[in-house]
Amino acid sequence: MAKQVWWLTMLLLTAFMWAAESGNNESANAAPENRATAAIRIVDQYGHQAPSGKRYVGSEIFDVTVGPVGNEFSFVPDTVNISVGDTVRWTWESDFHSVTSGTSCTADGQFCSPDNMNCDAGILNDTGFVYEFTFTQPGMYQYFCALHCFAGMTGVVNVMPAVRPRPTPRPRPTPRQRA
Ligand SMILES: [Cu+2]
Repeated sequence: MAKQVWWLTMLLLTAFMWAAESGNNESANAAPENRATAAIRIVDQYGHQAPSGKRYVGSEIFDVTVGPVGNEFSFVPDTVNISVGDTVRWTWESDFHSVTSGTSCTADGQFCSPDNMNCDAGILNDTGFVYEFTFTQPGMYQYFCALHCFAGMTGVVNVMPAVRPRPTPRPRPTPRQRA
């Protein structure tokens, strides 16, 4: 969902920039990097960047502690098994950590704290920070801390396809015997 919102934002932004530049050919070759900085940010009621547009009905939140005291270079638990539509909520209990999706300590840009933007930068947050991400596609998502990946600070989110509950057959009313 976050990715879809991001792409939609970029699409609108690109269309806007194109319209703005159509009367000015000299700036048509301007560095495309500059356009990304104007991306629209969607924030929730607390002013935090909304990680996704909505929360699924019946979905759950799974908590992961980032760098708990005494085990600072770890995510606890380091593996969570969830279903499509569920949200993982990471809470920082020590300083200088990130949640960055990717394998082999290389960001893949699927999600990252604090706001799913510039994942390559490996932005770090401190104690008390909370980052949430709602997973909308099944799969295995590996992530790491940008600063401590090489110390083994990695985690996995396994996202199972949503299971549609079977409709329970409605019992037929037994016809009443009339005297
Ligand atoms: Cu870390």
